[in-house]
Amino acid sequence: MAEPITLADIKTDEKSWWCPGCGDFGVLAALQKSVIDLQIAPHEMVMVAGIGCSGKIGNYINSYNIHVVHGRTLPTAMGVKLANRDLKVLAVGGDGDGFAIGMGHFIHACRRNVDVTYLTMDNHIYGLTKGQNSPTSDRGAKVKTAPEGSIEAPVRPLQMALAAGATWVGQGFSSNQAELVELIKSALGHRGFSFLNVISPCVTYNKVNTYAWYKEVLRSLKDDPGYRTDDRQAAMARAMETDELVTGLLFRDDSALAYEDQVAGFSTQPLTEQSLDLTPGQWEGLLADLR
Ligand SMILES: Cc1ncc(C[n+]2csc(CCOP(=O)(O)OP(=O)(O)O)c2C)c(N)n1
Ligand code: SF4
Ligand SMILES: [Mg+2]
Repeated sequence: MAEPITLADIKTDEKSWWCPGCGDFGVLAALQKSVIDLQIAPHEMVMVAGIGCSGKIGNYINSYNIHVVHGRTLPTAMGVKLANRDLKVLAVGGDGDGFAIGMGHFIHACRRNVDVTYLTMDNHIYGLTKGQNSPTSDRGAKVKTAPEGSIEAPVRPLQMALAAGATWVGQGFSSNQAELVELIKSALGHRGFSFLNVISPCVTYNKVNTYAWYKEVLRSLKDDPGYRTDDRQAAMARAMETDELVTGLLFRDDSALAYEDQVAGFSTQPLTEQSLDLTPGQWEGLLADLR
């Protein structure tokens, strides 16, 4: 029997780059615990990380890791999954990466339902580039690029995911480890696209959305035992009523087929296991089609 996966197997020697107190440490700890609990070996998982402080997380987990161009985690992650559906594929990035430059990919990933988990580390700011407002910055937030306060209405990621058809939607808080681990494990176990937005405070550039502030305003769905996770409209209503200041699993639909389950030729073996060799006749046929 194989040795159990432990922390020693999944952590790396890479020195942490994050500021002391950054919420991203909590996300890393919860992700490590989840991977150990689920016994996912390093060679079974691919992390696709975006550019941002958040994207550094890929360097601290021992798995396959691709650090991609800003905003392009999802197309890359979906490509990896379609090439080898035996891999656990996790896309990770910041609110800027996912909901500004990457927004188009986000919407389409939600409706396509490829079996990929998308974990965003949402600090309502661009951390890496030193404190510009992001799509999730609150109206009125005073930041470098909006010294008088942001005048834009924020993007609401949970509502966007629900409206676009995502089959698993939840939100965690980096300092609520027990709930976050449960959410990550549930998202990784969902067959289809799972979207987990994790509130992960930036202690250096965001002086409004602090740990103390979130602890005051966030409410967990755990405190509402009557809440049902199988009703998309109720999930949307809850996200809207609470201005998304809610944590827990809002919605899941396990009946929808994943994208890769519907592609002819994918059902028998992962593409990486299939022979892609063409016979001379097939090759000539393809060329003839193009002439
Ligand atoms: C194509 C492209 N545009 C812009 C940038 C500059 N850039 C790097 S990270 C970033 C935003 C980071 O914010 P976020 O995604 O929220 O991550 P955080 O650092 O807050 O974790 C930007 C605009 C870039 N690297 N590439
Ligand atoms: S700048 Fe903010 S998001 Fe980046 S590492 Fe520091 S605290 Fe974290
Ligand atoms: Mg950010």
